[in-house]
Amino acid sequence: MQQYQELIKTVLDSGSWQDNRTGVRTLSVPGAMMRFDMRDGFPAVTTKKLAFKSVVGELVAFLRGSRNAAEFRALGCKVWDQNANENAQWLANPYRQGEDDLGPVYGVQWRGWPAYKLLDAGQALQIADAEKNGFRVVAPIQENGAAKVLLYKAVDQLRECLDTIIHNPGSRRILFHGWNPADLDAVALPACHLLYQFIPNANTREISMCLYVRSNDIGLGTPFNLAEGAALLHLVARLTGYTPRWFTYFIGDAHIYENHIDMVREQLTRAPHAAPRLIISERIPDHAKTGTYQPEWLEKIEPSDFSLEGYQHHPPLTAPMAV
Ligand code: FFO
Repeated sequence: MQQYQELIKTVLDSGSWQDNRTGVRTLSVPGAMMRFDMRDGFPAVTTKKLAFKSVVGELVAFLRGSRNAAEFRALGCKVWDQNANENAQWLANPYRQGEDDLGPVYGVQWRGWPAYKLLDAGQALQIADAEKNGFRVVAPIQENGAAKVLLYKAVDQLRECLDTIIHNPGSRRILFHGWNPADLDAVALPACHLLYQFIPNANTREISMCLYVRSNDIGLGTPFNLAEGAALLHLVARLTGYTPRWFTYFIGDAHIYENHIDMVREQLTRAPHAAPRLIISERIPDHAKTGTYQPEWLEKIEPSDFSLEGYQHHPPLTAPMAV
């Protein structure tokens, strides 16, 4: 994870102080990128201990479309508690559905992005086409005297990505998005890691993934989001019969919170260890071996299906999370 060390150095050396919603200022750099070859191992931070169980708990909660911090906790991930229950703005938000609610965050958008279409009632071919694609008519609407119909579909973006990897791997449109403008006012925190694109290569049978993160907390969030993205790439590869190859990670606002500076400076004094390997449980069918496509494993996967082999790391370090 030399690249993570370099990112810390870049921000410490060239960042500017910036104010933000949390009241804790950050040293920030606009724009950063890291690219990892999965053949070289799993991108787990080694200059402190990665909370791997928490990472895979979060991933599983996302895969199940969860919007509730209690469900994240039940899967071994406590990092959403403060966003759910300690941010004054969110506590006062009329969309918040009680204790532990996060609103329609990541998993809800990944597995059930609420999509609407407003079509002219007379456009029977369009309505039939939409219905063929999974939309259903929910209501007739009168708009400026014109008769329309409102159609709805919860889009399982992730499942559609897997289907496309299987059926049309040359597509350059295999992506899912977490940034739903219609829901920004109704979530505890708008998505940070928000655009995932898969790039399979049917010749080499390798699959790569690009991830765009609009805002990244380098001290706490980056190690988490990196490990989680890499675990997702491995899972998708397993279910579609590809070998994981490149994981490219783009950051918009790359920042270090002021109260994390000591932690990251300490990490710079530590020499990174060799990368571990990610093991995914044998019970998850390997499409490359079975030839059967079983995307329903996206919902059946458990945190215990992921483990790290040969994970050597320096002693744990932690710092407060800005809420
Ligand atoms: N809020 C802030 N300020 N920064 C973030 O990166 C994020 N997140 C989400 C949502 N809110 C955020 C939460 N992700 C930790 C790790 C990931 C988080 C939040 C906190 C954290 O404290 N990690 C500790 C201990 C983890 C544990 O024991 O479970 C650590 O890694 O040492 C971005 O995704």
